[in-house]
Amino acid sequence: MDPITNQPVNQLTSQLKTMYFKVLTIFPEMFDPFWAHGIIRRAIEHQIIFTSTTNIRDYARDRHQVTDDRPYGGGSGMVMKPEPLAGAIRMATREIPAAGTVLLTPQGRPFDQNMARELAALDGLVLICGRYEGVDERICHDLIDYEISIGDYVLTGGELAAMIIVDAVTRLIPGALGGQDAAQNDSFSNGLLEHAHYTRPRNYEGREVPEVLLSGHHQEIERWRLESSLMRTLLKRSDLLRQKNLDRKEIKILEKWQQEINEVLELHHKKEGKALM
Ligand code: 9D3
Repeated sequence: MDPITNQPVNQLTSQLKTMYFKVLTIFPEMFDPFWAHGIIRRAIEHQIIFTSTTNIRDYARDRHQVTDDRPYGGGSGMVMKPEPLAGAIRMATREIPAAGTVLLTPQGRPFDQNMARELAALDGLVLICGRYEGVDERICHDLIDYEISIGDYVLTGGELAAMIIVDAVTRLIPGALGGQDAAQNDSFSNGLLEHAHYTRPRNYEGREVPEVLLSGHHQEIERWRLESSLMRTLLKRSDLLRQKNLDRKEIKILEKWQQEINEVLELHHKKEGKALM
């Protein structure tokens, strides 16, 4: 029974965790299509996440609702004024006191899957999207819990970065992916890239689906998928492989490949030696 409603708890529909996302931006309309599609839309409909946008302009006190101004010291570009931003952040944290506040900025910590997991453990996020050349420095320290960058390239503002964070965090909330909770066994959760995927047709433009995947031998399929994962990570992202704590199975596979490479090289060197004689 639910202790508050005194109603029986439905195991299938009761939601253990909900997440609040509040986005502060001068372009709230950019988020309308984002909320309206796919997993994000479904998570909103199922009340797994609660989303809202606030126009920072609404917190500008002057008649023209100006949110930017010229930089002290001169130079090109504009700077986001501190007062409207601070007003919007204070209102947002009053509405969601448990929320962490995130400033999206090129100077922030690089976002990765570990940070997504860290943020998914919170009860809410207030995402602050900068525009122009940046925000007045005096905003940062007292009102901001996290400064996050999504990577080393230059965007025109923080809005797309905020969407990326909402997207990556939402799929980690239990129930957001719908039942199977694929978030637990996907790429990066085990430090490897995912194995190759195939669907019908069996022959596509002359290229066959690997036989083992049609065999129904679950153990062999698991083994093939692990080898596929390891090979893809080795070829495409050897940096990930270097960071990873390999288990015994994975080491066995790498040693098998090493052995095969050694045999090929030995043969090659023998042939080379003969050719020189
Ligand atoms: C020339 C100096 N620029 C710093 C690299 C100024 C500047 C450019 C673009 C300041 C802000 C922006 C807008 N970018 C973001 O707000 C942003 C961002 C990004 O550009 N890259 C990666 N992550 C992020 S998070 C927010």
